[in-house]
Amino acid sequence: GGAVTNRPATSAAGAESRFLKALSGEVQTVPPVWLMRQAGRYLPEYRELRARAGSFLDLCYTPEFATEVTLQPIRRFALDAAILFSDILVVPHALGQEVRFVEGEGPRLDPVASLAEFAQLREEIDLGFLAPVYETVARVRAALDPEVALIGFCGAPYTVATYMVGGRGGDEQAAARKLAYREPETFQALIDRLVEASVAHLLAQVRAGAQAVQVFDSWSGDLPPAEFARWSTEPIRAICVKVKAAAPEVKVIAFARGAGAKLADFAAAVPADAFGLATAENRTAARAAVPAGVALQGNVDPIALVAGGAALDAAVDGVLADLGHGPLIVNLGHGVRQETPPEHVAQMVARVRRG
Ligand code: 1CP
Repeated sequence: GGAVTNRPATSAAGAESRFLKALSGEVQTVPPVWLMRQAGRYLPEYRELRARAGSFLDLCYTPEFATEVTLQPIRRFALDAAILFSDILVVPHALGQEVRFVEGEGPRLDPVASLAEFAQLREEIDLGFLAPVYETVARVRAALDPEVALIGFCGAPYTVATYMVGGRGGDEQAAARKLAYREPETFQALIDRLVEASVAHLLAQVRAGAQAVQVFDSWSGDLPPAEFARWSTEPIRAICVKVKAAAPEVKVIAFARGAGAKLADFAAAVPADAFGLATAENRTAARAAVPAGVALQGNVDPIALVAGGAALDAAVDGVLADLGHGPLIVNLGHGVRQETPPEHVAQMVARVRRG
């Protein structure tokens, strides 16, 4: 159907949502499709609005702009789900940490590298500070057709902690990993605070109209198994349990990027409705590692999306062939790259819906 109409704020994605059906364990001839980072710089209409909005954080905290950017890829491609336009680093920002985005470089935070610096942060997330984010969720939900689902999200505690401790991405997250080895109690306290903050942030998005939430653990795949269990699996399990206890109807997608052979233990512990697969994952092994009836999400190579043509069709067909006999949400293995031609996204969606 048409992607964007005016609906009352109370309207939720209905029973006909392919996306929510997959999260309930249904196997469908035509699976749902959405893309991580489906809004962003590869779209000319995003670049145009970004230039008017000012900084990236101004864009995130201005409901009018953030709503528009969230809806742009839905209008163009009629995807099965919209994902709130925001960032994982709004959580440390709302805990009182200084956060900025340097043009062309990425996020920069005043690092929290010791117990003394940790003590400067708020004990609880300031949800009032994030009111524009929740207002955006409500506006997007009101604008979407009922069959288009709305996804809220947060970063997993480990990934968010790597930015909080290192002040930026890169260097194999060494600053956070050193703190975790040298001062495990300090790192544990930071992770515990992020679990509570993440639950509060996700539930506020659910109250505003999100039907599903995704937890992004972009960097935990690099951890050895014991550290992965402590810093990735356990906090994501806790978030999942707490969110479902407070909002039993909400669907949860857990994406531990690059979990690889650690996926089976992760999926056994975390009561999510779907597990995201990164580009390099072996899909057959992943299907065997995750309980039957639980959906998998992924994992078309974002570089195949840049290439387009027969290679993109083959990449989509591979996902459908390997995972289509179970509950499936077609997505990329990581975010859309900036150099992606928008018409390749249209090609990917058409290929998924061909069946
Ligand atoms: O226009 C710009 O300059 C901003 C680029 C940008 C965008 C479009 C950033 C800065 N964040 C976002 C949006 C964003 N980030 C979304 C929106 C919804 C979507 O369309 O998917 C989401 C879900 C995120 C999540 C996010 N932010 C993650 C987890 C997912 C992933 O990509 O691994 C991470 C690690 C971040 C941190 C971040 N924010 C922005 C950048 C460039 C980065 C990565 C920095 C790094 O590589 O270390």
